[in-house]
Amino acid sequence: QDAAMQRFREHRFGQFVHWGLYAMPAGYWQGTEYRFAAEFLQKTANIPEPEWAELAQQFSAEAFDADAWAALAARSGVKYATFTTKHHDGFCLWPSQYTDFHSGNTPAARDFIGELVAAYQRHGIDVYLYYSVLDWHHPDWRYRLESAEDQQAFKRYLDFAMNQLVELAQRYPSVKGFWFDGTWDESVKANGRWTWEVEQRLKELIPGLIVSSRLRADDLGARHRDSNGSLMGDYESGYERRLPDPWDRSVCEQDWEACMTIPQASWGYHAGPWAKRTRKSAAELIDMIAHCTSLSGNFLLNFGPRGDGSIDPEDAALAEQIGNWLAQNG
Ligand code: FUL
Repeated sequence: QDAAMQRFREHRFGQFVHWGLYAMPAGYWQGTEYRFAAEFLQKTANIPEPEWAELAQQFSAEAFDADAWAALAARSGVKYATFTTKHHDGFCLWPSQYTDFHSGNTPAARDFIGELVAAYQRHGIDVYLYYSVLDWHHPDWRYRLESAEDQQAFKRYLDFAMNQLVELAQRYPSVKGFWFDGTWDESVKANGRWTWEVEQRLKELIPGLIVSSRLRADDLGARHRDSNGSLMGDYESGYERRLPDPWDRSVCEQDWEACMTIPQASWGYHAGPWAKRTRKSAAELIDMIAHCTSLSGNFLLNFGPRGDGSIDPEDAALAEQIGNWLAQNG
């Protein structure tokens, strides 16, 4: 584990990728722009789940090229990348045997995670997988457990999620870590032991694997401890606009990572003028990399590729600018 953490510590700069069905409507529904995270559109535009799920039938991703993403990532100077395998809408970017709601059942009919893992590793970039425990698609998922029926349903859901996580670890055993999301609901907290079991199970399957402490998140960016007081996960993970205070050196005593989006608060691709207006510049982002590095942390910069699988030219230009700067000064 020490060697794995040492490797993580030396990365310093990584690429986060949020990609899924939400990249197609890109923040718009029936002509209205929703100025909020594009990956939340199903909720912000009040779209009935079955209608949302139909988007899978349009997912052809004809411009998707894993090698082009990986080559750009390498030029931007990242040493690791974290891909959304399943976000809150429950859509899976790999052909999972535990649900039909996956990329194998789309016009694209591809295993995007498999292609990305292979391409990024060919370019010398370590791969991590993001998994949302929150799931708006699965019938057994619950925010709260208000009845015995809810408890049984949620137990079935947790078995499903465990199966999917084991499936990911078995299909992609070369990944270096897992990053968890959507673990803040009461239903997950009431089943706290499950998160502990997930961590143990994944680490048995992939020796040297590391796991973000967000597996046990109940408050974003806070420290999470199990009932014995020991820290869950191998590293802390921070949030957009919550870079550590430069005067608080105590953060240097732990391994941590801060993640950030290019437009304000949208992780999935948002095509609207709002997203353009709130974009951070290359200079601001380089400043953040330097800030995190000076406090011994990693900086995970998010890219939201477009619905057809291509990368927005403005994002691509930004990646090149950062890469050029790092090549000269990094
Ligand atoms: C949050 C999610 O709700 C966002 O959509 C995004 O994935 C961010 C990195 O984590 O918890």
